[in-house]
Amino acid sequence: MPDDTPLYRPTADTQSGHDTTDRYTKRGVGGETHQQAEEAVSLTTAQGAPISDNQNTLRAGARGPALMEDFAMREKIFHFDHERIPERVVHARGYGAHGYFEVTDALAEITSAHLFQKAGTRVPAFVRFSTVAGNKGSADLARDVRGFAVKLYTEEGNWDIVGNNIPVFFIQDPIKFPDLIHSVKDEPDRGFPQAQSAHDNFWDFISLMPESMHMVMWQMSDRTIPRSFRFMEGFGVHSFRFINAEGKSTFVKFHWKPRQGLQSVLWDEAVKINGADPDYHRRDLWKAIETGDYPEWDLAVQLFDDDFADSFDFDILDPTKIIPEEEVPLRVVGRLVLNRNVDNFFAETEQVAFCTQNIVPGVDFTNDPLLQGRNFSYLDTQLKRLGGPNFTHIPINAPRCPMHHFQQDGHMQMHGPKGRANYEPNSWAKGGPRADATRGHRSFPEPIEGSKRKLRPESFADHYSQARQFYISQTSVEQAHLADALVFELSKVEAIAIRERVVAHLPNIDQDLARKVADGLGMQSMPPAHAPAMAPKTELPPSDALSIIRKGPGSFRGRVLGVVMTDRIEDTLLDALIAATEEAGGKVVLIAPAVGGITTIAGRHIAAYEKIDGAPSVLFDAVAILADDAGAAELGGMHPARCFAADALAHGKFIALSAEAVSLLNAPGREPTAQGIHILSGPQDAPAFLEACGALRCWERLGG
Ligand code: HDE
Repeated sequence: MPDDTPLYRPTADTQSGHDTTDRYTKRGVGGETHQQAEEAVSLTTAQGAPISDNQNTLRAGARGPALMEDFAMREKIFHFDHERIPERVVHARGYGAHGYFEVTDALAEITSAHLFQKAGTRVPAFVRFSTVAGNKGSADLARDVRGFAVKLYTEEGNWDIVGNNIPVFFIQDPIKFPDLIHSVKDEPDRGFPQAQSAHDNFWDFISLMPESMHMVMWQMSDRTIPRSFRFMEGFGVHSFRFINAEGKSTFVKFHWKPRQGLQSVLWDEAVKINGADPDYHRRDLWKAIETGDYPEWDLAVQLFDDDFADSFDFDILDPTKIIPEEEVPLRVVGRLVLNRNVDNFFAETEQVAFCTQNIVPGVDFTNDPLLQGRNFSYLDTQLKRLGGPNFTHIPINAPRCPMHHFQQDGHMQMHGPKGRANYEPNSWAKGGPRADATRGHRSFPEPIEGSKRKLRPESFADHYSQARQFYISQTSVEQAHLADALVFELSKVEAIAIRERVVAHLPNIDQDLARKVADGLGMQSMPPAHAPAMAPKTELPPSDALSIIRKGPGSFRGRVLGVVMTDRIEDTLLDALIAATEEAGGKVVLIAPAVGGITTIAGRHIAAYEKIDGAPSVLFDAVAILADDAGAAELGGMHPARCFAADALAHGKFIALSAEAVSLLNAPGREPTAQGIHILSGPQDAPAFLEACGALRCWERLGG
């Protein structure tokens, strides 16, 4: 029977030639429009069959049922249904980028690693930064340790340095890792809080694990609220070994030092950034790379021998301890440059599989128990997450050097080995690869003896001395932040006994810290100090290397100035600010009451990057407000503009104001004459303002 229902065929407007330029590149912040017009190609199924209609499912009659024989629809939805893979159980939220690692100082006498034989050797690198506790969709500014995982594609295989931005860890034995992670993640009965340690379960566990106290000091410091991935250090944490051509072993610890300098945000900023831009860190890295401002890190090593290991106050196998830079100096041996964003987040950042046991000849493990546990865990987790043993066939995980082995089959096999030999030894003429005693990886033949027991060595028993050393190495501002963070976190803990148990550890670290936290919590009396397993050493000297503020960059390079502008502003003033910022190596983000922009006094139209509501001052390293009297009055009538100014002031930001904009700070509690505020009388004042911005924050205004 003819079907005479009138037909309406919705068609997509995808090929109509609209020029949809990228919001970011459109604004000329840099880079080229990367969505170049592509030659039109036919849409096909994954099997390659051309598709005639991508808007309508095959139907029996115009208003009849959908037909399952529509293989194009079926395949499309089948694939969609299976788009998600299990997220990482820890470090689920991350962001990656490509680059290279270049050796700047050869280490041929220390390691036979091919990479380090001569200065100038370059290998491709992929780095993934992450938070630990939050799920994949959590916000970037959670107070959390950051993962700093580096994959080096060397000529002798992939070498992964799977580190963090903190040089120590919470626990000494891998058997406690599931407990630690369960405790910090959302509580199982209620499913919250997510991506934060400020809850009972975490602090309950911590209060019962004195070995975590050193890490807790780092965790409560500003290290866990970094301004950007670009401004963080990275650490391999464990002691590793380098082995040279003669088989001699040297212990090594790895440090990544950002050439951009260190920087963190304030807690109040972190909370607000999470609302204003939950993708703040990933956007920052993406933008920096997209605009050619490539972040760089030096790789520095601490090298030491058995004599040092034996004489060190602590056990070099204990991952809750550092070796102070003052005791074993850092030797810079290479630099890491990130210069290419991923083409596809899932294919690269999500599917990248770091494994601590990915090492190369010339590098070896130590008996750090945590490292040994990790060597089991990472391979195991990839099987679950990536679905089979062939995850090394995924391009981001594949080595860039030749590889030959007899592994075969399995889910998603991508290699098609040829020939008959799939075992070794064999006697076939083309018998395939053989072990290579000269080039192959050799473990350091460390003599092992002892009885098989479950124990924790005595040399791991000092839990407080380095926690104290960390605390006393901080500036007074940083110490105050650390105490505030503890008070904040413990104020979210409901069980008073847990609060008290945590505070009871603090006198073993520092009496003053203990008192501040107890007072901050409004405790009636100080709980008795926890009895330490080993008396803490109080004589460890402070180390400047442990403070962020003491390692500030002293320059505005790589930082961002947020400039609020209104109609009728002076062209010369705006131009001078932009020029001075660029001269200092920074970037400007223009903000206006409407995103369309403003018209200057000379009649020039200037587009804004942001509407003021979407660009609070917490997103910027320093700010400027340019307005005439009418513009200042307009801003004064806008709540987001008033908050912009008040927050910039409260957060110790360097602020530049046109003379008329001063009125925006004229309110009770706001002091336009305070330190760090520059009233620009003309374009000539811009360079001095940018010079001052190099200090990043006016600590004096914050009482520091
Ligand atoms: Fe991890 N860790 N970890 N970890 N870790 C994972 O591996 C684990 C530890 C670190 O961007 C998992 O692929 C155990 C210390 C980073 O993909 C998992 C123990 C340090 C990343 C795992 C530790 C780290 C991970 C989850 C204690 C700093 C993210 C997904 C014995 C030196 C890598 C995955 C990326 C990821 C296990 C302790 C750093 C489950 C069992 C210490 C940066 O395998």
